[in-house]
Amino acid sequence: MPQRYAASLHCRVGTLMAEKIYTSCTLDCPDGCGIVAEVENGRVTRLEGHREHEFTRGYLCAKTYRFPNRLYSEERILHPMKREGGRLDGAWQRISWDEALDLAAARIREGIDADGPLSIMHYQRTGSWGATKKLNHRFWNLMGGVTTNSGSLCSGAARAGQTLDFGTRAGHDPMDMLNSRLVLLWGRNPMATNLHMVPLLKEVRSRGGRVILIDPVRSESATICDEHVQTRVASDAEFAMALAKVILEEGLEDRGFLKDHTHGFAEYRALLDSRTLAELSEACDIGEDDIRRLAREYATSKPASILLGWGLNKYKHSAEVFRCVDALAALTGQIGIAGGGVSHGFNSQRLFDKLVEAPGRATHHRSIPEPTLGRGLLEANEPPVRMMFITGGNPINQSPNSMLVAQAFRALDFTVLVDSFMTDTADYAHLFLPTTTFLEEEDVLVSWGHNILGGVNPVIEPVGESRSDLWIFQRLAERLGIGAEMAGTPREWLARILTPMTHNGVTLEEVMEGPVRCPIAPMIPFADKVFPTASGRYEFITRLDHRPRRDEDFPLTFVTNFSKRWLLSQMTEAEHPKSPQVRVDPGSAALAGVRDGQRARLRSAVGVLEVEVKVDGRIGPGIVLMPVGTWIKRGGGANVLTEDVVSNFGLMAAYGETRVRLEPLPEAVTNEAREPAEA
Ligand SMILES: Nc1nc2c(c(=O)[nH]1)N[C@H]1C(S)=C(S)[C@@H](COP(=O)(O)OP(=O)(O)OC[C@H]3O[C@@H](n4cnc5c(=O)[nH]c(N)nc54)[C@H](O)[C@@H]3O)O[C@H]1N2
Ligand SMILES: Nc1nc2c(c(=O)[nH]1)N[C@H]1C(S)=C(S)[C@@H](COP(=O)(O)OP(=O)(O)OC[C@H]3O[C@@H](n4cnc5c(=O)[nH]c(N)nc54)[C@H](O)[C@@H]3O)O[C@H]1N2
Ligand SMILES: [Mo]
Repeated sequence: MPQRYAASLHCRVGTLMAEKIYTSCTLDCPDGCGIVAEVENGRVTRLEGHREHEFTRGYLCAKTYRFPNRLYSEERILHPMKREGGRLDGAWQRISWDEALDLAAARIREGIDADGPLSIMHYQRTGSWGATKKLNHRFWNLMGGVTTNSGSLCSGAARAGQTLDFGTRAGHDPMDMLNSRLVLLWGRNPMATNLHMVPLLKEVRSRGGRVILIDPVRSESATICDEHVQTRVASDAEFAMALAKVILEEGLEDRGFLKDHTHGFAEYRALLDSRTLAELSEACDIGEDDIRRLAREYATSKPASILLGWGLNKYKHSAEVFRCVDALAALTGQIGIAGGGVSHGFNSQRLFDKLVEAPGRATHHRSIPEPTLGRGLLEANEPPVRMMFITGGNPINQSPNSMLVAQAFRALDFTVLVDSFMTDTADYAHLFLPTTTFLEEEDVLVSWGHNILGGVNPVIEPVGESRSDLWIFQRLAERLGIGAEMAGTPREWLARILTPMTHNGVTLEEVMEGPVRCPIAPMIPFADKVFPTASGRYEFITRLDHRPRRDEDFPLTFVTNFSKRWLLSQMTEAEHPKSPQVRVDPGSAALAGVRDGQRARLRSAVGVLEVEVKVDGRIGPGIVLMPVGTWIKRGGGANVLTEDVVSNFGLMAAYGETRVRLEPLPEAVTNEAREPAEA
């Protein structure tokens, strides 16, 4: 009988009321942890892992253990605010919820009347993976449809590539990896970004299997792998093609699988034939002997799985990179079998009942792709975008070419931001509506990294005057004449959103009581060898268009990764590094004339940052590595430098196409300003 905390565990400690309440972390991370929150007198005192959670197994990451600091941070905004004089240079003024909601509703009404609904943009990203956040879209659809964000800052190219191959992107359940004899950990750094994957990888090894990391950086995950293959940055398509060539040359392919379940093999083979092994080896900077050895190991260690990350998803040809990697599994028949497959993320929210978003009520449609938000806003016409309403995102910080986005935001008449902190985007908002965190909300988490549904129980009352997105949109709806259609408790809405799951054997009550497995998510996708592609078969890539960008003035590739110390841009100012730091390999540092610890200007075609340089032998040649998420207003912000390049498929921000150069500055970084280097 699993341990349940639903009725919550009450115990008297002296006069204190202590409670343990089950909930789940809804933040944008593959782990989607099951949590037991300890509450005393209405205050969260401690977060622990829920022991019965099959994937997160009773412990949390450092960021979530520390989350109560964020919950109760002095920097958290706890009441609505507007700008004095309605101008971006006006000081923030505290106002009541009534005034804030009246103001937002009036601006929405005026905007629609004057320029039509498309003059308003609702920008929503995945700050929270709570299911109720889908209702934010319902509000705008009921209003007749507004301009929205399309494309992707996160998984677009990967999804597009895997959809072309398999018909959909569907990962193996993480637990299935324990059946693998070999795991290729490819462009993914679970030691920093996916902590609960680490014990599974270790277990694969303790059962006699091997784990190989493929990454141009010797990341912290190298420490849990048997081998690190240090490919040249953005050369994974060529590396995968080299492996495929050897597999075919040595007759290690699965002819039965190719014949019965694939489409386009002859054209794929022609693509491989168009390049020599020597050329491919040169392109990915891995010697032919190593390529042969690794190809044999992958083709003969059955079952072998490939765990792909977001590192190889940041280039113009990333969808094709994914396709070249997928092809290895198809070539060797490692699809639809236990311990095999090519796993990235889970399109889990596709399982929701989409009708709750009321898509049919939108009669106006227009979207601006996330990767080109700045350009898109500046160019939008008939009507231009005049008002912006943001939920669950920090677009000034996270969009490529941040300063162009900032320029576009400055030209807007009115921007509403729903968030908990004064992010970089808040600097461009006229109205700030303070929202609750997952500890103050009732919701359900459907993770993009595993198949366990997470109940999100309100652990405490909202801190200050913060309110959930749903509460905010319901109050706006009342003011705009659609109140009845937005009304309902979170539970009532969850019951509707989760119908496809509750019709298949779980109840909402069970979900709210403890972690339960999603009844309609497969452990092993494509086990029946049915692929939802046009041919009904696995479809091979037949064309690769990869022309690396070169620019003499900007000789280095700008690679942005995630820090284990914070999630995306979600850190308090107090936690913010004093000086933004980048890492570079010794050769590139020497060429640029920069020493370890020195300050430098890091310049791209679109921006410049002052950074502290760490010279680090673990970084591959020709790369400058910088973590995502430091704040522009604190001198950071990787996206001040990134160019707004869009991937060939999937409308993905190709951040990694950005070319940069380092220019040494005379002063060294003082000891007080020096930060500990990322491991
Ligand atoms: N602590 C923490 N955890 C997080 C996040 C966070 O901000 N902080 N963010 C969450 C989110 S939204 C996401 S999407 C995930 C992403 O999780 P990961 O996929 O782990 O993310 P990255 O750090 O972008 O990239 C992983 C690795 O790819 C490598 N890489 C870069 N370019 C290439 C390349 O061309 N080829 C290959 N083979 N490798 C390359 C990088 O060096 C890096 O080590 O993490 C989630 N988890
Ligand atoms: N250079 C570069 N940039 C990148 C990437 C990269 O690899 N390189 N990776 C990208 C990736 S993988 C991702 S996922 C994106 C992330 O980009 P964003 O989705 O913009 O992520 P965050 O910066 O975390 O901003 C989310 C905001 O939502 C708020 N929030 C959290 N929960 C809620 C809620 O319930 N309601 C509301 N209203 N707000 C909430 C948080 O406080 C936070 O300020 O960034 C991308 N940016
Ligand atoms: Mo992401």
